[in-house]
Amino acid sequence: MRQGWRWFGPDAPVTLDDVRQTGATNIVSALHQVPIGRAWTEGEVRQRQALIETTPAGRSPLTWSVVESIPIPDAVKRTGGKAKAEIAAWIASLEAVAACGIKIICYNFMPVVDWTRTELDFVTPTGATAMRFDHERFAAFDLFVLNRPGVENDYSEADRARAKAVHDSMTEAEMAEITRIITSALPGSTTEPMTVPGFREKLAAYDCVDAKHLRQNLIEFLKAVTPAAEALDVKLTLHPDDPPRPLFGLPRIASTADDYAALFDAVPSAANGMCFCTGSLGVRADNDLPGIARRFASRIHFAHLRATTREGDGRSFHESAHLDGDVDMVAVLKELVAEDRRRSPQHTIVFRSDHGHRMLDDLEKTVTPGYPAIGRLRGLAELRGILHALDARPN
Ligand code: CS2
Ligand code: MN
Repeated sequence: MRQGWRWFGPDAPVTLDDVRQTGATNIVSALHQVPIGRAWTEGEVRQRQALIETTPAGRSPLTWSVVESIPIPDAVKRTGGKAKAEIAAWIASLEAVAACGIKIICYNFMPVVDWTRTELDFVTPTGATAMRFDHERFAAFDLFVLNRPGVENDYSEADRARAKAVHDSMTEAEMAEITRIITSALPGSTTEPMTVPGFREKLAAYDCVDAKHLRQNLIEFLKAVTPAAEALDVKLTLHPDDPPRPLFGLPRIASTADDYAALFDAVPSAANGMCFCTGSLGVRADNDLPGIARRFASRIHFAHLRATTREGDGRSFHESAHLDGDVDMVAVLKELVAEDRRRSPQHTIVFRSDHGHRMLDDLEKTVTPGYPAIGRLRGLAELRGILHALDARPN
């Protein structure tokens, strides 16, 4: 397996030399500066690739091996194959990336909001901070700030009462911070930042899009793009929903094994693959992660390895240290290593240490939210240790 590291570009706090020092050899990156829906040009991709793959004297080489992500425009999520211009632009980006020799592309199909949390610096017992999803505070935002049409139908009377009590106990500044975090489009998101009125407008555009429609739209998208991916020997890898359940009354259709099975049955192309994110899928107690890894092994080309801890209410969760949460990371890695041994060298799985606690010097430094250097480094080192113990030294 190949050790990846998500790099947010030359302006990010983590430099390429920092990445070299983590032991990672493969870069995961994207042209985050290109507006969603505009085709990437080969020249733009080569420019970023040159930054990554031009090795200074005396340094070890890095390879840009995964694009995470090429965003899927809203029109495709809402109307599927009818969004012909948007799909054509997406294929053009795919071709530009493939022309540069990059063969793994990550994307996700979460409508309106991408990965979602309610707090970014929840203080853990060690003093390190973690990202957290507090269901009651989320409900307070949904019911009393966003207050979308029909929101009360999504919560039981008891839930509504608890959310009201939480809302009344919060300061204006606390609610403003949750609103900022939820509407801001966290780093790497493939949806746009929103105002609360803009959020309501976007939600209204999905009034007629239920899970069945959203899944059909994804299938139509995949049927349109997999022929190009196959011809270019590119693997498309769908990142799961985070959290893996509907939010704000919006459907989410990449949350369970059955969701992925439905997509692979509908579009059996070998280019139709999976980004296996243990932290996203692991939020659901009914997701058997080693079982999912085993069942879809041949379609896993990219893995995000991290863990979350589910809290008592069954809905809230927080990011845990990579080996301390609700993910049996050894069992998961055994499945991935077994698959990787069946692969040719150029098709081995790229994995990255996803998220990570904010700790040590990072507590005093500016970090990319959710992507601190030291917490991810600790996770990568622990994952590497498991791979060595499995006699599967990563490269
Ligand atoms: C992360 C995200 O939520 C996660 O597990 O990996 O940053 C994910 O990569 C984003 O959803 C990308 O759009
Ligand atoms: Mn992930």
